[in-house]
Amino acid sequence: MFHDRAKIYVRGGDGGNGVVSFRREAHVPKGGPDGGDGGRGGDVAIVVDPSLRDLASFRRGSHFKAARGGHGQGANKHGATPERLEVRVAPGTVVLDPELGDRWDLLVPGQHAIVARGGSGGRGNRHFATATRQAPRFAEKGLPGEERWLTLELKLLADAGLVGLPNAGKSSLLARLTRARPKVADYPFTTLEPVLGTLERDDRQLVLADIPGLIEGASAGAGLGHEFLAHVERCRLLVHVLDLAPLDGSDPAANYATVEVELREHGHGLADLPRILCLSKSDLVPPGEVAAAVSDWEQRLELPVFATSAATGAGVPELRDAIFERVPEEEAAPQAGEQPATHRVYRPGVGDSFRVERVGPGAFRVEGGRIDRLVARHDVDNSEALRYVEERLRALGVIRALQAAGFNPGDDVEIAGIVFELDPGAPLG
Ligand SMILES: Nc1nc2c(ncn2[C@@H]2O[C@H](COP(=O)(O)OP(=O)(O)OP(=O)(O)O)[C@@H](O)[C@H]2O)c(=O)[nH]1
Ligand SMILES: [Mg+2]
Repeated sequence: MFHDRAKIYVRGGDGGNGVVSFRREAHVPKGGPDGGDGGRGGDVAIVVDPSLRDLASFRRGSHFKAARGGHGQGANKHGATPERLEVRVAPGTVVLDPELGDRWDLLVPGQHAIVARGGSGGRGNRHFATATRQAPRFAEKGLPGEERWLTLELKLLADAGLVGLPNAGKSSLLARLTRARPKVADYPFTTLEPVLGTLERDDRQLVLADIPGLIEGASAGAGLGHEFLAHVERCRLLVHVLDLAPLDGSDPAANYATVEVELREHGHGLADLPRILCLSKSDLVPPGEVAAAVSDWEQRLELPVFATSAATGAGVPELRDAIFERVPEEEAAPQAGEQPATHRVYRPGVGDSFRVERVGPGAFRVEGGRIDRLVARHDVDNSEALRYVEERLRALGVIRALQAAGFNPGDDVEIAGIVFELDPGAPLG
């Protein structure tokens, strides 16, 4: 079974906590604050592993959580930042965040995408020492790592694809043209998953894909075709393999149309790809008829047309040359390194703005990325930490905005899902 789709959950490590600590010296009963900072949580990266062929490994596990950052320690010791967690995928994997629209195309070894960043570490108590607060008894907590669900989709990296009805002779041709040895048999749907082979020439190599047979309705899910049409999307040339004398007595012209309709229905530019028509099994038809069929189809389609026999090898070298000639030269090869996401949509809540809302008598809610992070970082049950949070809320203009919304000292405020009583000691404003 060929696994070309998976859904995974990724989560960056939480940041380590900063700590509360005070210097201890032989003759000093209590020194200044020396609590170290927490380390960043680990990132989750998706990396290309050329030894993988499909996405089957994700059937065994689909949750990937990076390690958390170390907590700070006394004597200003920072917590450790763990190594990133690497999730390996086959070359050609498209990673998609359906919610945010982020997308990464991972094509060649060495490419990677950071899909979930670790949370930042909290600062230790020494950062909060001021003239009026020389011995702060609070520190910041680390922030949680980013988390999300991602879909993975493998799209094979073939330069040219063999397409056609079941039994048309695609696998036989692949075996003639390359070293691949796909199963060949005289019944439809012998090939159940795409098979790749390499076409070799002195100066160039091309990857050729044998795509499982398409039938009418494939683009809407009939037969096997629908699933595998996605693998043709990256091809730069299609070789349409058409049986000159189908065993079932069907009409080649109608068979040709069936496959072309499915390619068009699938979309994604398949209908616009350059084509070669390959009339297969020419050894089963008298030579005169073969020549007539070639010129007939040439006139009808204005496409390059070749008659081939996988049995005798007739026409196969010509087809090979035509494939080399017609596959456009590669554009700039994809580079190794970190891949930025494309199609990233605007993500609200990361800026400095906030919104104050009255949710009931004596109850308010404040929302905003920066405000959320401030509260997430502190333990509001610790009165010193709460006082610090109040100071920051005042400096950011939140207290003033609350007051404008009817807030009185002692009212409840909900921020980032935490409800606490806010009673700023100093005058409001
Ligand atoms: N005489 C003759 N028979 C051929 C030729 N090419 C293929 N066949 C026969 O046609 C049948 C189908 O060939 P395959 O290569 O398996 O066809 P396919 O298009 O890969 O079929 P599916 O995988 O089922 O879609 C087999 O019995 C082959 O031996 C040919 O050039 N000449
Ligand atoms: Mg086959």
